[in-house]
Amino acid sequence: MDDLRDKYLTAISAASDEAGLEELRLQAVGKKGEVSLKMRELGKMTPDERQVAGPKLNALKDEINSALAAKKDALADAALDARLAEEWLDVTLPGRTRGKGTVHPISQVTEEISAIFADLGFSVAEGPQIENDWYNFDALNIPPHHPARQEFDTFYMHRDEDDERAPHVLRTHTSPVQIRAMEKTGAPIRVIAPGRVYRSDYDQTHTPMFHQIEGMAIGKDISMANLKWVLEEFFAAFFGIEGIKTRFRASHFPFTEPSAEVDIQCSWVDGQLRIGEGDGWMEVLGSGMMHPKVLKAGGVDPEEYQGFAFGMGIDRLAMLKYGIPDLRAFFDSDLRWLRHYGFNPMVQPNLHGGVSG
Ligand code: 2NL
Repeated sequence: MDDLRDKYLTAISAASDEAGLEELRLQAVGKKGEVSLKMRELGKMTPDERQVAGPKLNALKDEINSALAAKKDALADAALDARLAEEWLDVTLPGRTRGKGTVHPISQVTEEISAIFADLGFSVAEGPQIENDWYNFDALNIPPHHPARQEFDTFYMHRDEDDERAPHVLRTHTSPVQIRAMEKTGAPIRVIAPGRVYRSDYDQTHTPMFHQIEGMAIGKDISMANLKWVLEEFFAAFFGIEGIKTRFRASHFPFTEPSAEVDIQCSWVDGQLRIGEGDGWMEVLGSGMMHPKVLKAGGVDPEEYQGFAFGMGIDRLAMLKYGIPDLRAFFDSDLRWLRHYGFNPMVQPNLHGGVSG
C-alpha cells in the first residue's frame, strides 16, 4: 500500500497539465482504479484484516484525492501566472499618433485670396470644368478660327462623328464661370471665380492643370481707377506689405478693352526675391475693362454698365508667397518636401483680414 501511495503522490506532483492529472485520478481512484480494486478486495478479508486495511485504504484514497485537488489548483495558478506574464501591458507607453490630413497649399492660398476679396465685397462663383466652346471662347470675344483659340492649347473632349452638340473643352480659364454669373445675377455684380483650368502644356513653369482666379466688378461707373485700387488693396493684404506699388502696362486680350498687364514692385537681393521693395517689377496678372461684346454675351447692356476684369494664376502666387521654386512641387511632391521649403500647410489662413505667414 505504501508503494501505491509513493507511486501516485510522485506522479501527481510531477503532472504537468490537467489532462495528465485526470488520467492519474482514473488510474488511482476511478471505478476501476488501483485503490478502488484494493477496496473491493476488503470483502475477501477476515474481519481482523479488514479492521486494519479498511481505514488505511480510506486514508490513502483521501490523501490521493487531496493531492489531486491541490495539484489541480497549483496548475491553474501556474497557468494564470503564465498568462499574466505573457499578456503584460505597459500602460506608460506613449499612444500611436495618427497622421493628420492637411489643407493643400493651393486650397489654402485660394481661401486666403477669397477672404481678401470677400472683404472688398466680392462673392465666390463656381462652374463646370468641362465647358462648351461658347462659354469658353465665343462669349469671351474669341470667335471660331480666331488665332487666340490656338494659343490656349485647349483639351477637346472626344466626340462621335454624328454628335450634334456643341464641342466641349476642358475650360482653359475661369472666365466662363463669370459669364454664367452675369447671366444668373445680372448687373451690378462683384464676383471672383477661382478654380482648376486646363491647357496642354508641361515644363518647369507649366502644368496641364493649374489654378486660376478671375474677378470682375460691373456697375454704372466702374473704371480702371477702381481696378487699380482693388488690386493694390489685394496685393497689400495677400503679401502683407502695406503700400505695395503696381505698374500697369498696355496689353491686349480679346475680352478686355483697354487691357493691361499688372506688375508688382520687387527686387533681387543676394539671389532672393523681395516683393514690395526696390525698383524691379514682376508681372503677376492680366486685366482690363470688359469688352462690350463680352458684357452683351453675359446679358448685360454695355450702354448702361461697364466693368473691370482680371485674371491671375493661383499656383504662381502661392509659389511667390511661400518661396516654392518649381510649380510641379504642388502636384508631384509631398508635404515633407513643401515643409522643407518653409511652407506650413497646418497654418490656417485668418479669414478676418490679414494673412498668416
Ligand atoms: C491672364 C489674363 C485675364 C480676364 C482675364 C475676363 C473675364 C470676363 C470678361 C473679361 Cl468674363 N475678362 N477675364 C480679363 C483680363 C485678363 O487674364 O493673364 N490671366 C492669367
